[in-house]
This record gives sequence, structure tokens and C-alpha cells, in this order.
Amino acid sequence: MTSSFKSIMVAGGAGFIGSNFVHYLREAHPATRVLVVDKLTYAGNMDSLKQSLGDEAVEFVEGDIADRELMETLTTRCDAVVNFAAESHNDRALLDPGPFVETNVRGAGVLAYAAAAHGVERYVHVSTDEVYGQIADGSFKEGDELRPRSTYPATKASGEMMILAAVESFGLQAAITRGVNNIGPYQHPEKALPLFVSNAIDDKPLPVYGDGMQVRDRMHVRDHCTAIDLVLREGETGESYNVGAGNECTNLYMIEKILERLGKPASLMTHIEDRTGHDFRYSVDASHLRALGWEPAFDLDAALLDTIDWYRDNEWWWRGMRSQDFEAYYEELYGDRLRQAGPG
Ligand code: NAD
Ligand code: TDX
Repeated sequence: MTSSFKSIMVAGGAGFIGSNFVHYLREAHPATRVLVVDKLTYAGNMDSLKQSLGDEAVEFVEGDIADRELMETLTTRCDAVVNFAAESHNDRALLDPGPFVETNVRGAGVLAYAAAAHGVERYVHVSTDEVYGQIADGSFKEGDELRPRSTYPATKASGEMMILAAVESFGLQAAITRGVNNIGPYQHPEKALPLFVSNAIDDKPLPVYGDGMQVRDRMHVRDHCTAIDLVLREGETGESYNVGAGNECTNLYMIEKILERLGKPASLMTHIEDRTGHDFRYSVDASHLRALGWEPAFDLDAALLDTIDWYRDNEWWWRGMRSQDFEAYYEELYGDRLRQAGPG
């Protein structure tokens, strides 16, 4: 990789992928300063940043990417920006779309426009494979039409349009990444893998949507970090890059691995009423990115086992996230469906 930056802003750096990216940057580019900006919504967690925050090269600012004045100030202090900040959970988007539009569209635009105004050298907007919609066979390429099928991906696709507008209108030097499902340390326990592991540890039912045969490409978050770093340094302005590891598996395969690793019974698996508009399969062709020299380091089972073991060994982290508010959300989303399903 060629370019070296003096200071990188990591927006949404107290979340799952953002915090992993901060730790990655400290190891891979120790001479670069890191400015973490995060609103600390329910999904942000300062504990996820602990291992890097003592470091004098890392600064934390609590703030909203939709706050124009703050973004105008902070972007003058960075030569690169990576934007992870988003509302990221499909199930919550079905309960209330408001914050998704506010952050994933308006916030994405405010930060990008501020970065363009202050001549930020490089910008990566972190998007998702969900913008394409579902696919029965084969894999999506970057030029394919975006056909998001539900609220969260609809706002992520709209956010991408704000970035392309800033590229065209104001010369923002931005590229977009479209990553598949990530797994790894520091993912909120509302998401499937950490939810299933933490429920299994507590001998609670694992709520499986529908038949559990939905397919996801499960990429280790560390591989997503190396991909984003490469696109930041070598990606072409105005281009999108699919980021997929080729680790496709059904939800049932992942659940079986979890139960086997933790020595828990299959009877914990509980099929419940499906998520509304649940995409059956996502799949992307990552050859555009691989042409830049990217290779994932984790295959499917290595990614799954590394992640399951991390949650098994780090209860201190996820027990704090399963707070009273989380239990209220859990009851709202799953309560009736689990009661209708009856005992596993
Ligand atoms: P996350 O929900 O764990 O973290 C999001 C972070 O953004 C949190 O720390 C939250 O406090 C912060 N945030 C939310 N609104 C903000 C705002 N207005 N201003 C500043 N900070 C704000 O999400 P994640 O899983 O780490 O996802 C990060 C990014 O990667 C998102 O853009 C998501 O769409 C994308 N993505 C995620 C995955 C995945 O599998 N998790 C896959 C592909 C792409
Ligand atoms: O309780 C559950 N039961 C269940 O069967 C939950 C939470 C999920 N699932 C299923 C739905 C999906 O098929 O597991 C699969 C994974 O679900 P999530 O962890 O909610 O991820 P997904 O909806 O696929 O989206 C994730 O990957 C793409 C991230 O949350 C997004 O931010 C990212 O863009």
C-alpha cells in the first residue's frame, strides 16, 4: 500500500466494525493519528475501544455525523475519513425507520460534504451488500442495479447516492465498499451470532427466523478491515468495491457450529415467525477488490470458531450490552413470537 496519512477520522468508531478498524490501524499504521467520532447511540460502546484509547495517537470525540458545524471543524483536522457511522440493524429499522434515514442518509451526506469542502484527501464510505437485494443463484457485481428490499438497505443505498453526489458536485475523493455479513469481536448482541452465543451460554432459546435456511457470506471483521484500508489507499474515486470472503453458509449451519462448540443441546434452537421482507440470500463477486491484491485470511470455520470463542471468553463485554433497555427491545421483538413457538 502506498499512501500514508497523518490523521484518519473513523466515524462510528465505537461500534462493531469501527472499533475493530481502530485497533487494526494502530497495528498496521502506528504513525497515523486516529480521530474517533461517535454519537454513542445504544450501539456504541467505549469498552470496545479500551485496548486503543490509552494510546496518545488516538482521540475520541462524542458527536453526530449529521452535526454540520462539528463535521466542518473535525474534517479540517484529517487527511482521510472512513465513515462507519450508521443505524445498522434490520430488525430495528422495521420498528422505527426515523433514525435510519437521519444517520444513514442525512448524516452520510453532511459528513461527505464537509470532507469535500475541506479538501480531505481520501474518503471511504462503508456500505453493505444488502443494497443489491437478494439473489437466488450467482453473485452481484458492482454495476448491477441496486434493488434494496427493506428499510435498512434502502437507507444505505440512499447514503451511497449522497456520496456519489459529493464526488460529482464537489470533487470528493471517495470510494464505496459493499461488505457482506461480518462476524468477530465487539458485535452488538442484537445481531445473530452474538445473540445466539450469549443465549446459548445462558441456556435460553435461540430464535431462528423461519426455516433457518437463509444464506449469508460470513466474513471475519479483520478481513473487512484490511479490505477497507486497501480501498482507502488504492481504490478509485467514484468506484464501488464488493467485499466478500466466499464463506457462504446457512443460518442453521452457523447455529449448529455454535451449539457444538459450546456443548449445548439442539433443543435450544427455536423456529419463530420470520422477519418481514427477510432477504433469503446475499452474494457478491469480489473480483474488483481482489484485483487490487486483497485476500481474506479467514475461511468460514476459522471465522466462526474464532468469533464463538471470543464471546465465550469475553462475557464482561457482552453482559454490559444486554442491559435493561436491551431486554425491553428483546421482549418487543421476540416475546410473542417465542411464546407462540412454545418450548424448543
Ligand atoms: P454498529 O451498529 O455496531 O455501529 C455503528 C456505530 O455508529 C455505533 O458506535 C453508533 O454509536 C455510531 N453512530 C450511529 N449513528 C451515529 C451518528 N449519527 N453519528 C455518529 N455516530 C453514530 O454497526 P457496524 O456493524 O459496526 O456497522 C458499521 C458500518 O458497516 C455501517 O455503516 C453498516 O451499514 C456497515 N456494514 C455492516 C456490516 C455488518 O455485518 N455488521 C456489513 C456490511 C456493512
Ligand atoms: O434473532 C435472529 N434470528 C435469525 O434467524 C436474528 C437477529 C437474525 N436471524 C437471521 C437473519 C439473517 O438471515 O440471521 C441472519 C443474520 O441476521 P443479522 O445478524 O441481523 O444480520 P443481517 O440482517 O444479515 O445484516 C447484517 O449484515 C449486513 C448487519 O446487521 C448489517 O448491518 C449488514 O449490512
